Amino acid sequence: MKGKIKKIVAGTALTVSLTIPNFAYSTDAAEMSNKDLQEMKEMTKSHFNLVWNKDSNGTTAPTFVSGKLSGEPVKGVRDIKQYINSKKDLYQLNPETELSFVKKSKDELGMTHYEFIQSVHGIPVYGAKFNVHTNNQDIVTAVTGKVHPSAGKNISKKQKADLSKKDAIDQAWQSINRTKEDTKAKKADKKALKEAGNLADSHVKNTAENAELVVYAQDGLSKLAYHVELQFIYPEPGNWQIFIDAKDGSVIDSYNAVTDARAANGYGYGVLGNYQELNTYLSNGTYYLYDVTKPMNGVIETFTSQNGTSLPGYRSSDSDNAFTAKSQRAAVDAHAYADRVYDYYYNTFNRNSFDNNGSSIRSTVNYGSNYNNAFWNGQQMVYGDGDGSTFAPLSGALDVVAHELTHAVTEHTAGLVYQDQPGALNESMSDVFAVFVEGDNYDIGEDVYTLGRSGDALRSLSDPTKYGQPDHMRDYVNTSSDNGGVHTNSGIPNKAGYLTINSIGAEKAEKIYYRALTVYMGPYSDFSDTRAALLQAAADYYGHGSEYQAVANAWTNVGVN
Ligand code: L5Q
Ligand code: ZN
Ligand code: CA
Repeated sequence: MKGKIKKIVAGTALTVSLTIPNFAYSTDAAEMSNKDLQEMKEMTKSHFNLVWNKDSNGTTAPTFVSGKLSGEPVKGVRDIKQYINSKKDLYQLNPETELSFVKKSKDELGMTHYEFIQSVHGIPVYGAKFNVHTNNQDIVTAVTGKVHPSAGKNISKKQKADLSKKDAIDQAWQSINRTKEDTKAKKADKKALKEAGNLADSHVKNTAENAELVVYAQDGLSKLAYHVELQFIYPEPGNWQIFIDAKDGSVIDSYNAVTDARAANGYGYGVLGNYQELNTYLSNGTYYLYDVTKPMNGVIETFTSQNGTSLPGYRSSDSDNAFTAKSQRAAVDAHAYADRVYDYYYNTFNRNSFDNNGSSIRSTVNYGSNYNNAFWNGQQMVYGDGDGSTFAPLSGALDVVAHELTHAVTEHTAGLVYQDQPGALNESMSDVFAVFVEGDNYDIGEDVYTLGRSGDALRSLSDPTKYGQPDHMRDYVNTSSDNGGVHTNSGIPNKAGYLTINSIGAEKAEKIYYRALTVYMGPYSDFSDTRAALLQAAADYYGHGSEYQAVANAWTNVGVN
């Protein structure tokens, strides 16, 4: 709700050699007939500049007047007020009741600058500064600032705020869906941030909240309001400027005024020393792994866990946008690969994030201690650092990141329960889409699994038996561990996935799989249901030809009919 301001520029500053003024001012009749203006034009002849502001309620006032504006020297606040009073037609202010003096200063050119603020019954009109400038001979040479002549029209002298300051602050917090407590970094996070050099002392300061009673006069309004400021750095930088109606507590205007905040292009090195371009965000001199470039409702954001226990942890950040420290590698890959997987779903299926509603994709790295795993916890992705021999930090593999984010897609589509056959299918969908995303191999986790040994992986779709998984129903494992062997029996649908891709190619296969997952499968789909769902999806796209037959053959091959 920014002010809708119409600017009318009247007159131009002319060069000294010109003596005939050239006024190209607005043709608004009221402005033309302004007596003070005519006088001033006469007086200043060559150098005259005038800018009008028109409020959306139709009132106009000058926002910039310059030239030789007073005939006589004007010295001190009293003289200035008298001068303004003598040009009431133009300035439309009663200096005695509507201008509060703030300060005056003299500069190196000998000019004096008088600063006032417009007020209504002593209450400041927010942002309505009014400045009078005199030259070294005390002649008024400029009057600047945006006042609102009608600001007091609805506000009587007796009118009081119905809300207290505290009420206004409470309303403001509520309006941004936070509490003051939310914005206090956990003690451990603060310590870690400081140690990592990623948090200036000023950032650790407690949240600031403040409220001042003002007259809100933007957008043609004239309302008694509290100007509330909520400032904090955690969990994201905030400098909220919120105007709360002092009568009914409603929000008149609200915006986050964190300065110097913008999307940036950073880079860094991943787990394997790989170069990664990064979509980052600059706020108050610090760069964050925070990607605002996607057409999402949210963002892609990456955190680092403190002590391996906190979630989400603190925002991964860097002072110069070069995320090149060894300690940053896991976060660099988690961030860059989350972007890649988001892009895959968006570009391939027009799916906007895991919920197809553009929700934020959040990742935390450095989770646990020597933790050889990664997971989706229903809210975000979480990556261990591995123990250094079985696993390197798990975000270092694109297919692992794709696997985890696909769990989120599955949760929001088919909703496969994480047990028994539906659970094995949940796992398999994550592996199959990991293969689609990576595009050049049928292994899972090979980039971060046993760095000391090459040629191996966590799982293989082309040969699940390599890593102890069944590839046929005859070897289905009935167990109560691992939620009914979800990471074991996924080998069976994984092999069917491999056979399908190998037969018809990844482009057709991914369309069929996505349609089955999002249209034909449900929470309790088992292997047979999934075969049927894939066949239906194949028929929808390609009829009952070779693609359909390839899907049928793949599942027959693993013993599912
Ligand atoms: C697994 C996710 C990944 N974890 N396999 C137990 O067996 C267990 C967990 C996993 F990131 F490592 F791939 O797939
Ligand atoms: Zn999984
Ligand atoms: Ca792979």
